[in-house]
Amino acid sequence: MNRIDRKVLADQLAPELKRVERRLLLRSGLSLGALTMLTGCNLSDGDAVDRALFAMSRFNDRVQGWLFDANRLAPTFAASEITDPFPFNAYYPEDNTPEVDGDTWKLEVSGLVQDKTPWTLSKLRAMPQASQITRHICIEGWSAIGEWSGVPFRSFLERIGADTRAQYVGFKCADRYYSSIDMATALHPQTILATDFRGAPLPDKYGFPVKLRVPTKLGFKNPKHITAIYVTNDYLGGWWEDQGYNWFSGS
Ligand SMILES: Nc1nc2c(c(=O)[nH]1)N[C@H]1C(S)=C(S)[C@@H](COP(=O)(O)O)O[C@H]1N2
Ligand SMILES: [Mo]
Repeated sequence: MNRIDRKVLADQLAPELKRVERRLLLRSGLSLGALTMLTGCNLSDGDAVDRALFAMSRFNDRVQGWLFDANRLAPTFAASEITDPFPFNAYYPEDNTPEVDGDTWKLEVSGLVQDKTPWTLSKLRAMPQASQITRHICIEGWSAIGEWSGVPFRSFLERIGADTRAQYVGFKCADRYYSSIDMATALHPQTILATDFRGAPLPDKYGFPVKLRVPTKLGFKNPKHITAIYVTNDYLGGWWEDQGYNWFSGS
């Protein structure tokens, strides 16, 4: 296609592209740019034709399926595919990682739950455990495969007598981070309260003593160094969510 043809086509496609982009944003909060990044396609030059063709040919069949189905399982991987070293990310540099004392650490539980007794690390470790090798996708443009183990979050919520009809579960962290997720995601079989990374206690930088591992969400919806969990019907937002990142942010 020469440049003129592309320009004509771009003009013709513009309304459709706007419609697709708008639907994408409404449903996932991802811009088409973010989506192309997540799917490994580089359309960042902003070429309207490429973007429109991508949107129409790929959006409907492939991407939409895994991006928006809340019950769908995130892909799992073999141990040989684990990214080593696994990247660190936070809103601060790695030297500022909070150092939490695992012996005195307590996990507070509040809101719409029957049993508000704080949890210790050993009590969490005594619960039935699950493991997963999944891909973590950060909206900043990288992804990596890691292995996390811990308590399936659904069993934790059942154990504390959480009202699973409530809309949200919120998290406070040992740094100033906070986040919240929808109840359907909290109950998803792959959402775990992870205490281990690659078969050993979570290293400090990856969220010691506990992080929420949510492979169906973008990385920023995986709070590390959790200190408090609450079940609520009030919208809670989150660190990045309150700075304009979409709250749902499925991956
Ligand atoms: N407490 C806390 N949790 C956090 C963050 C943070 O800054 N503080 N950053 C989030 C973001 S944006 C990402 S990509 C992942 C990075 O996790 P990792 O260091 O294990 O790769 O943690 C998420 N959870
Ligand atoms: Mo991230």
